[in-house]
Amino acid sequence: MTVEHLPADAATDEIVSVLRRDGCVVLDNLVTPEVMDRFRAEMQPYIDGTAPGGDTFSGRRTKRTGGLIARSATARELVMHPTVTGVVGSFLGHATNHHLHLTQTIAIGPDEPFQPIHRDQWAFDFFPFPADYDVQCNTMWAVTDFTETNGATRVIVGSTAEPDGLTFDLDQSEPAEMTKGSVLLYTGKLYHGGGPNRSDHVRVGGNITYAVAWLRQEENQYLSVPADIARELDDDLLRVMGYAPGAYALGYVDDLRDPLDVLKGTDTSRGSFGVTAEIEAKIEEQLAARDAEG
Ligand SMILES: O=C(O)CCC(=O)C(=O)O
Ligand SMILES: [Fe+2]
Repeated sequence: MTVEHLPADAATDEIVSVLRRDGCVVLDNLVTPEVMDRFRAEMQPYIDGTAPGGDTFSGRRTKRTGGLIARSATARELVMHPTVTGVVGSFLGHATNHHLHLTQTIAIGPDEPFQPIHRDQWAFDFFPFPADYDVQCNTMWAVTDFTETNGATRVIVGSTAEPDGLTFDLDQSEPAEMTKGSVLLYTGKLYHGGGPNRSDHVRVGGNITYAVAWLRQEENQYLSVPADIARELDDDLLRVMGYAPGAYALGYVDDLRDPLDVLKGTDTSRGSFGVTAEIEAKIEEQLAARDAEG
């Protein structure tokens, strides 16, 4: 089965339904190639300064460079792209809140072999989340074209309901080929891995992932983005970064204060954790669902 492609203006419901069915979907040309070039130019000095991975999973010819929000103004636009936030909000909408999980460019150099196929949600200590409970929604932005030859992400379409612990060979997987400016969306349950790069150039992806906010973030946003930079960012972005309750009471500061208040030096939330009306409504939903189950 090949990866389904949808146009950039596809409706959220359609995107989410393919994501639920296949575990992945490509949105073609969601941003222009110029946006990707700008993003790459902002990140290139940091990519140049990054050491390659030290093992076969990270890739000895692959550079993973994080801290995107601190380092790239364009990355902030990608994190908050309305199509993506719409899909993530719907896909992870069963949880009280969601937040960024990690931000990184993944630059796969020539001659890098096939990354072992895995599920990203295994990062959560291999916890066997129920088959109908998704914890993660991921993006891989094509900063260069993604081709079978240059190491396009390999996916096992429709593998989200498979048991854990499976292994797959290259020929059992499909390359998520896409043009620069397109984005692959995939869930934490999808079996996938970086493709082998048999070209003479570097394949660059922008990997920005989101998870339910009661789980720990893979990339620590509070330290990856220095406070003096964070203070200048929009509240909406800061909320997604994790300056928000992860669920009722998760992540408050000292006297039950909202972390966003603490960052910005305001003081409106003492005693209330920073629970917003939206989060309060979600909590009511959770309580009603629990009561309905008896
Ligand atoms: O670079 C890629 O295409 C995929 C990388 C990946 O799946 C990972 O590092 O978890
Ligand atoms: Fe992965």
